[in-house]
Order: sequence, then C-alpha cells, then structure tokens
Amino acid sequence: MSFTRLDVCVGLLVETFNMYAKKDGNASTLTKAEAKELFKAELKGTLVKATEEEETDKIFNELDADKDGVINFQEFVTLVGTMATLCHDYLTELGELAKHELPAPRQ
Ligand SMILES: [Ca+2]
Repeated sequence: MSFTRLDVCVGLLVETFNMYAKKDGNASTLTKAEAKELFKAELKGTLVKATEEEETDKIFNELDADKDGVINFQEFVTLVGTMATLCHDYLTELGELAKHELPAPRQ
C-alpha cells in the first residue's frame, strides 16, 4: 500500500493531536494544559507569540467554539485549516506556488 502526500499530512495531523490529547487519559479532546503544550511545541515557528501565556489563552478560547472548556479534533482542525489558508495566501502573493512543481508522491 502506498500513501499519498495528503494521506501522510492527515496521518500526521491525527497523530499530533492524539500525542498531546492522550496525556490526561482522554485522547478525544485537548485540555487547556495539553493545548498550550501543543501550541508551544508545534506552533513555535508559525505563531510567533504562541509561547506567551496570554496569547495561548486567546488561541485556546478562540478555538473552543462550543465553549465546553476543551478542544476537540474538529476544533483543532479549524486552526490547521486557517494556518494552511494563510500559508497558501502568502505563497500565492509571493508567486511561489507558480514557480515550484511538487514532486510526485512516492510509490
Ligand atoms: Ca470545545
């Protein structure tokens, strides 16, 4: 069986969420402490202020759409979708997407 680039991306997304979510024994949601750990470790190169306490609180509260005090996978994916959109917009603006041809997926 071979995996496409998108398969690998989705797998990493699920794996990353689970790696932090399972720390309290419940792998289906991120507590605020788990989310902050994820933000600090995984978003340090993306969200410049992700390591600042006030900023992580703000990100957590914005992601917690149903206001139940935890972040479920769907809420987490909202963040990743926003990051992907910003990245796409940035590269489009630079004209970078038209310059580069992506390699074919490995078989
Ligand atoms: Ca929630």
